[in-house]
Amino acid sequence: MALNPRSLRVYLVTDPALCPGPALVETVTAAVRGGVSLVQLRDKDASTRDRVAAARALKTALAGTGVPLLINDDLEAAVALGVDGVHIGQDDATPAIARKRLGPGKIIGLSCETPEQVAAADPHLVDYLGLGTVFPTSTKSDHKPTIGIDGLAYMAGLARVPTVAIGGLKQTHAVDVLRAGCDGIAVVSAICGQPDPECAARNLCRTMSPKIKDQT
Ligand code: TZP
Ligand code: MG
Repeated sequence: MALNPRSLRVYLVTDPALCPGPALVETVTAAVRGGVSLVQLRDKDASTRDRVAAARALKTALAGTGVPLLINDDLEAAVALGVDGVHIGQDDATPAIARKRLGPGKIIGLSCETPEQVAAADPHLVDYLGLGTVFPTSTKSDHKPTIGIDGLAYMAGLARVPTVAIGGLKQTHAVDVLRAGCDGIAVVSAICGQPDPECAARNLCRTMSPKIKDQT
């Protein structure tokens, strides 16, 4: 498997409205200093050309850090740039197509909004599942009905691959996410657009430390 589950611990998903232009690389660089363990470039409305440029800049910024870079949805951009993998939704390219295109060494994450989707996720094709939306969030205006912490725990219990929780999550939810059985927490606005993204990331990482997990 290409993915070390520890990479899911504090997972930063970028947002073009919250970190526009140069703020993208600045925010990601600061967040990595603060300890984030995985980065996903998510910019659904960008042209392929702009997305590739942003991914290239992030790839350069992350070089040598050991922090993998994934691209949301855009399989061809991921292949062209040789990033670490993709994150796909239920309506995107299927995991089978993504795996065929990327090969065995790359990371494939899949969003799951229901227990049925979790049960259907093929552990031979997918490296991790993103479970949510946990709480309402204005970052993703078209999100599906929220699952709450109880729904998250139920879905994490069904998963056959590591999981990360997403949607409306802040530092205060970290322990609940770990107790629900997830390997990590994925956030956008808890880091992007914060006055001090490094500090926000560091605080989140402290709360998600393995010591805390041992106490759960
Ligand atoms: N998928 C489900 S909710 C969401 C995505 C990409 C956005 C999460 O953003 P935030 O700011 O961490 O609530
Ligand atoms: Mg998608």
